[in-house]
Amino acid sequence: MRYAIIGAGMAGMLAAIKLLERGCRDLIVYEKGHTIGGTWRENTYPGLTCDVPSHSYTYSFELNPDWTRTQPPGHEVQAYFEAVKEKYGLEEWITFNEEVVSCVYQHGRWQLKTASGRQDSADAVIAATGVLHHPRYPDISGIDAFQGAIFHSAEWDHSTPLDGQRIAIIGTGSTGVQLVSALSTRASVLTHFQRSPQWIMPVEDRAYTTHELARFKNNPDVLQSLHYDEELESNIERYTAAITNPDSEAMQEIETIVADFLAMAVTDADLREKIRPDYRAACKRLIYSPNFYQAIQRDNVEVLVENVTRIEAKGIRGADGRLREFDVIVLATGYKPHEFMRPMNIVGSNGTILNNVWRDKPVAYLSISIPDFPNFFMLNGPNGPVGNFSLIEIAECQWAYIEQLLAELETGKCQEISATQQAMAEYEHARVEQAKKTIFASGCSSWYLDSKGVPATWPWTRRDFKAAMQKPDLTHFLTVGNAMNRP
Ligand code: NA7
Repeated sequence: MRYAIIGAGMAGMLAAIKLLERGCRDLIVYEKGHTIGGTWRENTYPGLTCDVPSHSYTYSFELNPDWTRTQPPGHEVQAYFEAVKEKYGLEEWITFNEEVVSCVYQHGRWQLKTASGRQDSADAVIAATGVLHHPRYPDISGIDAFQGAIFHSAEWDHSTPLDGQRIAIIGTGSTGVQLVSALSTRASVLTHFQRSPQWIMPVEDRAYTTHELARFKNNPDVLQSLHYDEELESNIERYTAAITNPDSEAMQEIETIVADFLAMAVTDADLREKIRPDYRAACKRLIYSPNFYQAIQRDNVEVLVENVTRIEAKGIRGADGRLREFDVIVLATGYKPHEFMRPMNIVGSNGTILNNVWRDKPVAYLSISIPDFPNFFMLNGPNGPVGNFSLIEIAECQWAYIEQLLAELETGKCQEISATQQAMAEYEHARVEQAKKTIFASGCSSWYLDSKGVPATWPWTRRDFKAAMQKPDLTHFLTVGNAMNRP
């Protein structure tokens, strides 16, 4: 079998490592960028931090004693993936600067084309193209007239000076919050435009001591126990129980923690009320920050709770009619999360066009397989588990499931495999019904919601997800042919 993996981010690297481990030597990874890392390659903004604890945000088979902090800084995450690439000799299998633009299933094989005109074919395709990689630019009038530096947080312009500058940050997602925390001490004036204020979860983010770092290096058991930290595990279970049942005690606990944090950390009553969200905690992805509240209470920081509607040559005209002048405007306005591997042209069996199947919204059976797209599997595909836990773990569970489908092909039990229409329809119906009951649907805007306002997420608990990934129910898959009869 020849495999093509699309994307050399965390999930594509995982797939490559696992295929090599299975003894596969006929594989290629196509990566549109110049190096590995995906979102961690793209994002380099000041203050970038993964909000999942360091030792959880690692492959289970490649623990990392070298994390310097409890929450990993972005550059360390990228360095970790670079080190993994070296260790597993992945460079040999990855073709960089090749963007796959078309993937068509013809005569029992996937025919691939890249932007540079290269053609290839494979028996199976693993799409590991990531979720948050299409920056969303806000539609603000006058945006092109601004004479200072203006860029999206995912396209940071490192030639722009920041120290002593007048900086505007638009957006209050994890990115905006991290940027405000990092730049408040560097800017002369920092204005944070919060269209929707956020609930903030306190978190410890500290450097490990040299003693701790030595223990991680010298004692694999310690490292292992940090990766499978029992307290963290039980917190994640509680968190997923909370988001799937908004009336639960676990949810009330989250609401109490964030409300207490706001009450305690923001001393100015006017500011406190101004930034108190009017929706429930965890409706939007929870934001973890040790120092955001501190940052917004600095004398040089102003918070404006409003939508930005007008940018002019010298700055932003606020809702109060006043023009605030800036040297730098950062658009921390998020991503278009529902694109997945698009705009790639993907055509399955019988000429089925993915763009048509996904016209309303992206769907996939268990986030992994799409009917009529045989031998095409996704890691971190549509409607998968999202929340404040490690997507590496999610991808590893998905891989364990996909591997069992690949085994059906590799052992010749069939030539084609993809979810049945019926399994897809029943799964999606149950998923949507349950998703409407989660906290994500409790009344807020967020990137978790699809175009109809339904959470595009795995709506059950993490434990349920792990159980579902244990073993494919092959009655939910359409298998065609016997590979022994391959022409
Ligand atoms: P998010 O979480 O999608 O946040 C985007 C923010 O930008 C959010 O606060 C939006 O407000 C705001 N936004 C978007 N357009 C505008 C305009 N026109 N004016 C003012 N504010 C605007 O993106 P992030 O990059 O922070 O985080 C994405 C994920 O990356 C994060 O969840 C982690 O998983 C990692 P809104 O809330 O829509 O009112």
